[in-house]
Amino acid sequence: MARDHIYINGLRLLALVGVLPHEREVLQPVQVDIDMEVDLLEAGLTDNLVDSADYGAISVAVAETVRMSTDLLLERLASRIAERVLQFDHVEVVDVRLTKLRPPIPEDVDSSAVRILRTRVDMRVPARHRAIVALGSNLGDRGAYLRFGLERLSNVVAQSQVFETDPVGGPENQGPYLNMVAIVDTDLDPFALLRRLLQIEAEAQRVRKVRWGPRTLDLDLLFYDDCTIQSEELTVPHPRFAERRFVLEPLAEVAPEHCPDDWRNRLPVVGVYPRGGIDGLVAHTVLH
Ligand code: A4P
Ligand code: MG
Repeated sequence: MARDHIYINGLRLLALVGVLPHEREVLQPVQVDIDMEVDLLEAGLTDNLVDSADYGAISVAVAETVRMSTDLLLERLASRIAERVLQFDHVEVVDVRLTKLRPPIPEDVDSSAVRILRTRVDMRVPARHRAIVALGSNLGDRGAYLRFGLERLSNVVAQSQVFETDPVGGPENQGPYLNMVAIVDTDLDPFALLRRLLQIEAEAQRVRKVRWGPRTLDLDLLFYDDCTIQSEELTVPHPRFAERRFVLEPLAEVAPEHCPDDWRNRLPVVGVYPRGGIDGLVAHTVLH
């Protein structure tokens, strides 16, 4: 869940909503207050509206939903508002408070309100892109770093078991790796996703000293939908995935369609040992 919020407060509108006969004919004043959970990390870095939820556009869409209402219940209208808000990029959770400002009931009441909370999962709003990420660690509590990576990736829909692997390339004396692969559903574009991966690596106290040197956590973007990207900062599919058994063994478990033909025969069967699921992994620290 996102830690950041965007609010729309006091959106006042007229709506046809209610079960009483005259409520079916006369518009009534309502107020909408919305609290959205949105991950604002990217927008905070880029200063670009496409990396955030546009509350101007959301207000207009909500106003349209309310003005078109013929709902009997505030509950129904509030639910439809939530559904509409969740269609906007980056909104992960929405909390809608819908208030009837002068409810036509027998007692003297200022207002009545319904409040509902909905997530993308509740509303079955699918993330728009599918990425495949390779995780690796050969420093410190390697299993804990992989678990941390999985948690921070958040929307992991499938993950391989963990493999202990002999280091390929880099300095001679580095310790064995733990490697695995995860499938991640995301709304981030590939460049924003790469920045997220680098951010998570930094949170795992990764220090870059030598190329292919020991690391607490390495997150590589193997695939992003069916995209091919060649730029200075990002190459997708990952340029070396097809030559590396420490990537292909876990990849074959979750997305065999992405493995090149004949890789099992082509690559030598060395240095890759299955260690079971991440949850059953016994802590074992490697220090260098
Ligand atoms: N970059 C470009 N494309 C990508 C991509 N698809 N995914 C850029 C991730 N990053 C990508 O990465 C350097 C820069 O690559 C990033 O800033 C990004 O802009 P890095 O993580 O700092 O460097 P690295 O990981 O040391 O280098 P590289 O070339 O990505 O190494 P590899 O190929 O990931 O190999 N042996 C075992 N057994 N297990 C391992 O996991 N890993 C490596 C690293 C070497 N040997 C290993 C393992
Ligand atoms: Mg890397």
